Amino acid sequence: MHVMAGLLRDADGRVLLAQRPPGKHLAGMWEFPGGKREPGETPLAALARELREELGVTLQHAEPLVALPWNYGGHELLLDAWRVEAWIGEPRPLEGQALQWQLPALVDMAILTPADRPILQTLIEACSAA
Ligand code: DCM
Repeated sequence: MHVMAGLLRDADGRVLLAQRPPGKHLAGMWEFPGGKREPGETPLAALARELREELGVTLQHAEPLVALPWNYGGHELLLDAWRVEAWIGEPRPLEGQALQWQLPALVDMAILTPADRPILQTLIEACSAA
């Protein structure tokens, strides 16, 4: 499956994390907001839909960061991470999930879903190269 993830940064450079709700795979772990691309959807359209559904924000501009495969022992996914450079609205937890803003370098990798850890590492490297 093709899973989209959006990396929203605030003015202080903190990145937005969402906690996976109870009852879902990897419940309680933190992830970059996003979700599965539906058949026929472009990656950007899927990212925009997921950010609207989960956070109530309107995507204006995103740039691809990295897409990395992951295998959760049974189901394989491609986690397609985009830097969300501009959006409209204040992110709200519309699906009951907790949200937090955290500086990338201060995120404890252990709280992230395993597939999101190399994404965060790529973001940190991209920030330090900039
Ligand atoms: N997933 C992930 N990291 C994300 C988004 C999703 O590891 N940022 C994984 C969790 C599930 C699968 O992708 O195994 C599908 O996500 P969902 O259950 O949210 O549809």
